[in-house]
Amino acid sequence: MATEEQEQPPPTLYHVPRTISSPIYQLLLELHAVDCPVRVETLSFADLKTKEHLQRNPMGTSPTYCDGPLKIWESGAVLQYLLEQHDPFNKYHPARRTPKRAVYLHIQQYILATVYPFVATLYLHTLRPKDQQDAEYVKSATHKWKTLLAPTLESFVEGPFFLGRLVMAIDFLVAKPLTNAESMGLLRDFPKLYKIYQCIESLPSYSVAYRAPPSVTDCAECRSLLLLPNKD
Ligand SMILES: N[C@@H](CCC(=O)N[C@@H](CS)C(=O)NCC(=O)O)C(=O)O
Repeated sequence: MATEEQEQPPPTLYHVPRTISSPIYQLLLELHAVDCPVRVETLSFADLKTKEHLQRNPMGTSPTYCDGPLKIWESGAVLQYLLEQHDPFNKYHPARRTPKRAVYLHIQQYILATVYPFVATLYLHTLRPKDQQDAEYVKSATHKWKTLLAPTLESFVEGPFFLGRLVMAIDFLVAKPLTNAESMGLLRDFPKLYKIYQCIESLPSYSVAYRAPPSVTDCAECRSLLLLPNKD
């Protein structure tokens, strides 16, 4: 007879490509934590509404992280918890009780609570057929992005990444809304944000986590910042 231990499924991240679970999956790949110890199960949007998934996450959203009886499904909590578990030497998140940590948490919250929902709502709206779009909403939201959200986000970038020369989890996180902004043609006016996006998008882990074709970015600066093998 199987023991309780044998029956326990491994810790699992439930993920839908190109949603806010993508930066979490990408970070797990960078931390070499995928498959062992964290299993990643890719779902479709329809899968999010099945009885099986709603038992894990009553909101029927992506991401969801389960480990035994633990079931959490707010992206900020999932990201933070996985970093605490799998980034013990603070490669991608500053150590606790440091001023850098406060700045990091502030940017993380700004991305997750303000920037990402705003950009995702606008992006999904613009995917509708033109005659089903609210032109006034698109105009005012685009204006707000260009004059308030993007400049504020960009003002946080010390350069080349948010906290300086070292890439952090918040740089991976921001790549999700920046991917949507780039698709809408709303990113390139913000060179510091565009540089972060290019660097993150150039990593092979991006094409896995976002189910995107391999990067076309061939930027020497990105390669050296991220220590990618030189293509030349
Ligand atoms: N506050 C949640 C929101 C998650 C969320 O809305 N995820 C979107 C994808 S980016 C989703 O699952 N949408 C499907 C739906 O709401 O039906 C979080 O940050 O995790």
